[in-house]
Amino acid sequence: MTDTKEASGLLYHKLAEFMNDESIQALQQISASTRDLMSCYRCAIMEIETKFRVLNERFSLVHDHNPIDTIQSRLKSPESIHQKMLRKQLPFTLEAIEENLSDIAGIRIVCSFVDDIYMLADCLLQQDDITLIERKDYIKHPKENGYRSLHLIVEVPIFLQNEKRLMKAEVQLRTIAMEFWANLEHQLRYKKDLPAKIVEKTAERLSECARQSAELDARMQEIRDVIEQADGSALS
Ligand code: 0O2
Repeated sequence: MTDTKEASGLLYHKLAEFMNDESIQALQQISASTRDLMSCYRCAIMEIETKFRVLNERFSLVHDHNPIDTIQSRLKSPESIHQKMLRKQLPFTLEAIEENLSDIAGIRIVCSFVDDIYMLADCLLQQDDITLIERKDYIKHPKENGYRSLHLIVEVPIFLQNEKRLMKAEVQLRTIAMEFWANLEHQLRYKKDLPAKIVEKTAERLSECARQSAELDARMQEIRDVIEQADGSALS
């Protein structure tokens, strides 16, 4: 941390040697606006995380179980934002970033059961301050490599000192099995310089693992349904 601070201080002084006052002011302005925008995305993450924590709390009270296993969130890194803007052939400006990227604020909700994913998604989308921008159901329609998750791109208001801002965020909902698969696939994808034959074989094996993990999710869901039915009839 201190190293980063020292390095940016050094960079600033080096730049100051070559730049006039106007350019330095412009640079400071960009840096302040970037910090402001990133802070707004952090606020959006807090808002959405709270909504899910509230839902989890209420379900555990009413239905005696927690639908959420874990909540994770992340702010997309500047390198990753830069890569995505390059890939989309868009200018690397704050306006273009805010307009075109919807996953700078990312919230991941990991559940034990598939049904809970859809139940939580419905509960979130019913809230009157949430606007659904896009829904990608990779559970019902897995990606070719086997990736499964429900993605919701939403807009959420954040309330600042004197203004309200609408921020976009990506909510990914998945089961523990989907999370396990996606994490391993992500790690293996970044292994470089492997022979083509191994890459091909690995893709096949990952796809088979994805199929098995979907089967496991379906079985766990069935077991839960049977238990809940039995529990319901025992009470009635
Ligand atoms: P990171 O590290 O999570 O930021 P779009 O965003 O609509 O322009 P994109 O990126 O294809 O297009 O959107 P999509 O398909 O909804 O995927 C966005 C995110 O879902 C990815 O973010 C991953 O987190 C996750 N994801 C999608 N496909 C896969 C996959 O095949 N494997 C794994 N492990 N994760 C996946 P980022 O930006 O790639 O990464």
